[in-house]
Amino acid sequence: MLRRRRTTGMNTTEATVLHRVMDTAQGARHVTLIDPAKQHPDVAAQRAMVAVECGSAMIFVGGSTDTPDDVVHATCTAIQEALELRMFASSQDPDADELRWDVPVVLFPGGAHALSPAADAITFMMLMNSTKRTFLVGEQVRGAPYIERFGVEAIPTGYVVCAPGGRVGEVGAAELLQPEDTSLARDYALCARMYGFSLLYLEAGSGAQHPVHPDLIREARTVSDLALMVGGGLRTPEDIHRAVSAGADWVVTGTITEEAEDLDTLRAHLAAMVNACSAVHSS
Ligand code: 1GP
Repeated sequence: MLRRRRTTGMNTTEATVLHRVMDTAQGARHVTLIDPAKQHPDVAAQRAMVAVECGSAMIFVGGSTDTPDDVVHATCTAIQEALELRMFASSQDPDADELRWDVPVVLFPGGAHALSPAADAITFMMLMNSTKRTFLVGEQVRGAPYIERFGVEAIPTGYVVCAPGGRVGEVGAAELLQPEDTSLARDYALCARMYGFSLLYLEAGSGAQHPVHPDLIREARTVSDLALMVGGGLRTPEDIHRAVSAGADWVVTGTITEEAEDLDTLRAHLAAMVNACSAVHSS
């Protein structure tokens, strides 16, 4: 929770998470997405701690469309408590880096139902290529008063679903961007910036057979003052390398965390994925 940062005397400005999102100068960074519907909150917290150990710079909580609020809240709370414990333990060890555990927990909602006051921020998204009002603005209008009451920081986000699109493409009634729709990718990025969004998320769908085509990333990248996030179907370090080389500032993975047999397997896989981000930065 925000309390984690307050108790350690760190930055308490409301825009903390947004600043981190927009601070792209340090190279591409990795987000681990935890779907609260897929495991017990304690297991979610263990997985999130492994992700942070490996260098994930944010934890997203969300994904499934029908997860009740209490499950989302229990998962956010378990992750926040685990982060606080690790941070406290590090503060007692002169050789440890306490700030390593100062990682935001960010809601990645499927709608106005999947909210929690235990999160630090929310990707406040417009599904820009949806054909349904509910995903363009309807759920957002329903969710806004809760977000205000919770004091959760909103990250203004344009969300564009690309082929193959998966379940989010179907449920969200999206006109999927195809690999050849490169100028459209740029137009969406421009539109996102003109709306004042800070972040553009190009999504291929969770568990997608293949990730967002690099040409779409490259064209969206040509629009400045917009952090670019890419997710869906990123399974290998090579996938990450291609996305980051094309211009992604942030890469998101979820399925690989759910599919890992145990925490050691997860650690090995995630470390390779995170390292693939910095490999591009330093090459
Ligand atoms: C889904 O982009 C995210 O919204 C993550 O996708 O589960 O395929 O990693 P994966």
